[in-house]
Amino acid sequence: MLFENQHPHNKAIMIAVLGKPNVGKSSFINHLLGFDLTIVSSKPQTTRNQFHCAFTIDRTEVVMVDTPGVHSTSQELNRRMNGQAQMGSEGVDINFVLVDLTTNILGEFKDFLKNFEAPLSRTWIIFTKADLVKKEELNLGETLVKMQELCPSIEKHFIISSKDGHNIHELTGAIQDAAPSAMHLYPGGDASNMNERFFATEYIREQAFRLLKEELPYEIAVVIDEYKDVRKKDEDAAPEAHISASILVNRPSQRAIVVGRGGSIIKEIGMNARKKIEAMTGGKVHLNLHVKVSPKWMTNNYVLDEIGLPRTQKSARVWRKK
Ligand SMILES: Nc1nc2c(ncn2[C@@H]2O[C@H](COP(=O)(O)OP(=O)(O)OP(=O)(O)O)[C@@H](O)[C@H]2O)c(=O)[nH]1
Ligand SMILES: [Mg+2]
Repeated sequence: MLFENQHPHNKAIMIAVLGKPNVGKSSFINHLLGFDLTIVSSKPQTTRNQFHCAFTIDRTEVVMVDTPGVHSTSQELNRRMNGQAQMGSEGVDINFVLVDLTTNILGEFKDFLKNFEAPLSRTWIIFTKADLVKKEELNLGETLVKMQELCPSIEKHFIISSKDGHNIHELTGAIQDAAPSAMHLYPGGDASNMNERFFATEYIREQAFRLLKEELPYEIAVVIDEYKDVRKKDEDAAPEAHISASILVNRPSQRAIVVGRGGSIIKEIGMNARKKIEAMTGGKVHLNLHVKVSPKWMTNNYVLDEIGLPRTQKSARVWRKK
């Protein structure tokens, strides 16, 4: 049994990490984890799925749920991403709403609330990117009062930086204090409820976000065609992973851009992603990438299901109307 033989003093807490796109949700989680599990880029809407990122501090297990940034949209892909954020906050102990200090704080918070349709129970506000603002210019008093009026379930706030670690210890201490006595969900030490196949697609997509410009990263999806662990003769050696994956693009003209001159771009995507997948698996990885044109994949139920974005109630309504 998964839950047998756990220490009687174990504590556990599940926290949804929510906010607008690009506020630093995934960076914050990676900072707490101490390694780059979830993907980060300077472009908004990098994260598309909700998933667990787990770590322990002493006897406390903290499960952070990374979520896509909540934004206003009329597109099916983005609607499903917003749906993932709402799903990510279901059943958690606390919601962390991250707000970027370098933006119009109140305006952005209102916009988040408008587009996040689920009720927000226990909420802590986490102001991010403190390294980018001057402390003497920070005057959050009035803003916090207004935020509290808009969202009465706010309990606490913290001002942090995932770049220089500002206030992270205070925050992790508060998380430990808030955690109830409970059994650990991942007593074997797993870091996520998602498997290596999922993270392989994420690490390929991360490179697409880094290397491709304008709308292209948003019109790309990655699907695994084959993922085989090949055992080596030396029993102690980590198995080699043989991975074939397709990068789906929306239009034929995009295929040439992703491949690049003489295959230069796809080669770079593959090389960088392979290194990250090898760091995850601890063994050698053979990564074979193809670029396929899949017109309008962003509205195709089969593709959206395959990349882990199930229909939301809203999409079902749109679908019936057709
Ligand atoms: N200077 C500074 N930059 C940060 C900090 N946290 C995140 N960033 C940067 O902000 C950008 C967005 O970070 P992400 O972690 O991808 O943001 P996100 O909220 O997960 O974004 P989505 O997944 O698109 O919703 C990246 O360029 C990060 O390097 C911080 O504390 N300080
Ligand atoms: Mg993210």
